[in-house]
Amino acid sequence: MAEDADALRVRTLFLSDIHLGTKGCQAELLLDFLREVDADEIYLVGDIVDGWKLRSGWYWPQSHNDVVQKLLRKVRKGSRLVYVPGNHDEFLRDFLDMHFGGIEIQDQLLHEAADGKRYLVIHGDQFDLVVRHARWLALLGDGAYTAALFINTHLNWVRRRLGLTYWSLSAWAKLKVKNAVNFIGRFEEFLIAEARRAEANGVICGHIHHAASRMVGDMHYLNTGDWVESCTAVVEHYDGTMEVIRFAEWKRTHAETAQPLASRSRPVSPVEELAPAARSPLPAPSAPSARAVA
Ligand SMILES: [Mn+2]
Repeated sequence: MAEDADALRVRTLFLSDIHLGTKGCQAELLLDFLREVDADEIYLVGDIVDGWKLRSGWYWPQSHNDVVQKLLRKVRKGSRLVYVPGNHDEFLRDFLDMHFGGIEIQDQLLHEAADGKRYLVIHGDQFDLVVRHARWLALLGDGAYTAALFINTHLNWVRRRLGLTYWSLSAWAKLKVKNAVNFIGRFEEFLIAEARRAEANGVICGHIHHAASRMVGDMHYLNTGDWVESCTAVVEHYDGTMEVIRFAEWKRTHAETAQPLASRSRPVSPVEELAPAARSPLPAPSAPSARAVA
């Protein structure tokens, strides 16, 4: 239970790409996780509810409801909750800067950690077209870059009105497996550049379903991963340390020692970052479409 004395208490919890409303969503595991972690602040970093999937057929089992209830319960108990919409829950982008029963909706924002470091919190889909056409845009320059960001937003708005699916960078990159590492690399580059523009010390994003924590020069790149395949989250401890939690791994060690994970955690190695799904002991999601929901 979240209220248990042995629940891990962190300063901030970052979650993204839960995709409630799809069969691939690992809601039960997420509920498990939310019972074991409490946070002063919770950031939902996009693609929490899959509005695109829900349009083509209602899928909303009890466990998905329970996840929402669990989060709301944490808000009632005093957690601050900030919802940063992604491409799959972009309908919430019509409600930016609004407050609903203690929940704030923000397109992107700066989070100041306990150690004074500032992190840009953003889902990341804003850069899909830019990442896909990086080479051309580099040649065409700054105006084209800005145009691509604009087109990306509006193209998907039109696609939504036409009832088409979202064109997703990560789903596309996964189809082109040979290039997937390149796309992920480019995604990281653009997000880091954006954080630099915002004069932050790092970025915390989601979208590509690929959890990571690594320093790129002086910039800290963090990705929350997802709750479709890898079941990962980012937490900020009370000293400002950021950590990627891989729930399956954490649960095993947590059950053995019943100690807070901070003392046992280790940095994520680059090798691990390249193949989180392959290393995950979690069962593969049953829905065949689960791989195409980023
Ligand atoms: Mn996304």
